[in-house]
Amino acid sequence: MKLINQFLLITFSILILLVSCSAKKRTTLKEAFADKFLIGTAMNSKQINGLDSASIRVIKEQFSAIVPENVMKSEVIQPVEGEFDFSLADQFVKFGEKNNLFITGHTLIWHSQLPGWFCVDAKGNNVSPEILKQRMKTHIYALVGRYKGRVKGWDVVNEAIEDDGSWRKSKFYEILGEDYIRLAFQYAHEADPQAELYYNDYSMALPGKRDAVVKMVNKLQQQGVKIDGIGMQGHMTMDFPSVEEFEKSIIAFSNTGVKVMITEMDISVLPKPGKNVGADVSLNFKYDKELNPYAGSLPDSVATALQNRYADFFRLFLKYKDKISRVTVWGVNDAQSWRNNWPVRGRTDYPLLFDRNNNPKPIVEIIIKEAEEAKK
Ligand code: 9MR
Repeated sequence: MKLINQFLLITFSILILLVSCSAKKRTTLKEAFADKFLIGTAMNSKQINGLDSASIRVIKEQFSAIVPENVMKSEVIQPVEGEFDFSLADQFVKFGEKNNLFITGHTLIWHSQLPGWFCVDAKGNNVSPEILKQRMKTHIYALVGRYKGRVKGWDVVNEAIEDDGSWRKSKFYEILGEDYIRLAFQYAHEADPQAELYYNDYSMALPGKRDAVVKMVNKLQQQGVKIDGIGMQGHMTMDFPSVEEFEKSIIAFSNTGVKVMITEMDISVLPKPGKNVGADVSLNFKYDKELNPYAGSLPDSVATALQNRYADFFRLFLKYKDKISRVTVWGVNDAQSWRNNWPVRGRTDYPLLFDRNNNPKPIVEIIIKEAEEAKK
């Protein structure tokens, strides 16, 4: 009798435990979007080297894809010609594999965070087209080749087009003309024929940029270049871009036949100094208290407006889930976002899905619901 009682007690306790565990377990972002698109985040160095355990937990729980915020950029990988540093990049890729995450590499050819030596000779003069081609090839082969079959997609060229649709007059453009783009894709494809290759840019909802990107992608395709996706970075403010213009770009990009992805999403609630939009990293305005109105906390009205804006965009992404392969936010929590320092240093912004304590904001629950309700 005693034995039966004990048995019943144990069974009952296990049942209670199971019920309470299942009641507590909330659906995560990656579960909700599993049959829609990948949901990713950028990882910074402290996450990659394991120092920031709180936000690492969020990454493992919530996201299905990762991209390195900085550690695969050329100034980190090859600070001096021929001297490569893959230490953090190796850790990043290992983390992705261990946690079964889709790994994107960022970025192969970009005018910014480019080491000083890359496009010039010892005297500081532009190198010849032949030398620059060789340097691009060496860099791309080394980086893409090292992670062949492990990094599944690469941002091959970043930000080659200005907001008005003209070519950005970077050193690459100055020396090689627009052909540097074709060459970058060609070298990346040679280094890992299976990897997906993307063009990635900001302010992609602007009509001038939209048209120029479509034209460029069409031309690359005519030239037989393998290009698999267009990344719309998605650095937004409360009034730019409009959902309508963003939608036009999703459609236009998808009509070229490649995948569309939102690659660096964040929404700033702070006032804009000047008329700038997008993410031109060279912009820098002087700090002024008036430009930092929410240093203590975010008023409820602004938090609600931000939440609505995030919800509007996620509704749009879900509408085009057949064309969109990934939505990545540019960082885990608000404290870590680059937006606290751009285009004015030292502000307090609230652009991401998790707050400064790594707690999900109410928007997380809302977009999970939207995803669950969206037709499969
Ligand atoms: O978030 C990145 C920040 O930590 C760096 O200081 C900055 C330097 O250029 O680059 C940021 O990431 C950029 C990304 O690589 C490309 N698109 C724009 C992003 C925001 O500037």
